[in-house]
Amino acid sequence: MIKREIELLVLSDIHLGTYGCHAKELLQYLKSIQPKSIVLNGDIIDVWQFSKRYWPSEHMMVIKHLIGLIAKGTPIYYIPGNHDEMMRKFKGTQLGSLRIVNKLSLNLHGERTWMFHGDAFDVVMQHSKWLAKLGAVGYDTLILINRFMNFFSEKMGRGKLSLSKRIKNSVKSAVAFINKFESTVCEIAAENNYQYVICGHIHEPALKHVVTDKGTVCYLNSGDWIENLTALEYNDAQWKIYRYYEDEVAQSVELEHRSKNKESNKALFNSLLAEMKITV
Ligand SMILES: [Mn+2]
Repeated sequence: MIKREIELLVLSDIHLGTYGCHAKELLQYLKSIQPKSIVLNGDIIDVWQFSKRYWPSEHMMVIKHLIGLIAKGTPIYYIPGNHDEMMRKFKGTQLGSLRIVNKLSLNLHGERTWMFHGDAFDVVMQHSKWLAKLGAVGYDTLILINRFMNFFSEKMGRGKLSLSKRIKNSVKSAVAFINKFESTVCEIAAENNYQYVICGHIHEPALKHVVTDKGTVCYLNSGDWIENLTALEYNDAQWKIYRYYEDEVAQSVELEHRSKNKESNKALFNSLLAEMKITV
């Protein structure tokens, strides 16, 4: 099979380690393409909902595939999200062609493009929009403020500020929430002179122009691998939303049955956990 070339691939909200994750479909997609560079835009491994009992071989095979790409020298940027937040303490780390960063600013064919997961705006949206507008509050500070709020929310027995729970409350509030997220992100992007802003987090794939007081911004969201099974592909100075359910080539990719060596899988899994310093 000839692998489809992609200049830049953006994936987010894979949520490996959860029942909802479509790892098999993602693997089929990954095996059908040849990306020149990748941005993993958060919530790749779901550590919040992680259970040691649930780790199917397809989930490990996704990680193995990505490690294989790093071994071949494919540049990969890992931007942690809220569900894989412990990776944030490794920001600035570079391991071969893998770089861990909190946010990414790229110049793509002259267009200033800003990428981040997006959870930093949860608190801003719930509490005070002016917070993000203060020039001194950078993205990293917002992440810290979120962590702080989550800490107290948990201490008060309310659990982490969960977006999915809120969204699932009603379709109407979900639509309102998504609109608010998109406009907040775009206003901040415009203020910082970005022409493109790329997020994940809200599990809603998008590619649209948003008009703000400070100018028009192209807003993109890579969606998720729980419900939408989407990604963002950049080729010839153009972005498009990839949809697995519309891709017959990926759907027909045959995967090897079950990993032959279960023991080595387990060992790799354990070293991965150790790497992330999780005690399960
Ligand atoms: Mn998220």
